Amino acid sequence: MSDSVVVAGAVCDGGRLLAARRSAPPELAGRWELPGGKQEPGESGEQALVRELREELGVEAEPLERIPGEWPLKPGYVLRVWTVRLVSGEPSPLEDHDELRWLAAGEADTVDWLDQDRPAVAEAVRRLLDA
Ligand code: 523
Repeated sequence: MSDSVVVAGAVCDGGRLLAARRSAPPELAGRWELPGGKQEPGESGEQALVRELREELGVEAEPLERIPGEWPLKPGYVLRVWTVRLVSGEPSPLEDHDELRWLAAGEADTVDWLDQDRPAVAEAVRRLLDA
């Protein structure tokens, strides 16, 4: 069987990247991630990402480009990441997170990212610097 997909967004605005601190489960709480969640049957990755960012952050968002690659999570799951533009709303930690932080490119290393998010974070930061 193919792996289940977890989608996440490198949400960029004004030259900064959005980092979200997980509040659960206990083994991940306190670590920082690119917000997102599981792709459900019948959804494209982009549709799942738009839904997750609406539910978790209360924003309307537009996936721009997939960051090439996918990264293994727990057995049976892989992570795929898109760069994302905010369309409307101000992100707030409605679900799954207890803090959000906008990081400039030079601040990306100031939070303790989940290991599996780090390659996509590095690529998103490179793109911020090129923009
Ligand atoms: N990750 C992860 N990085 C990352 C995300 C969004 C998720 O490593 N940027 C992992 C954490 C979990 C799994 O992927 O082990 C599922 O993410 P989760 O819990 O955010 O997905 P949900 O919200 O769809 O999960 P349920 O609440 O269980 O439906």
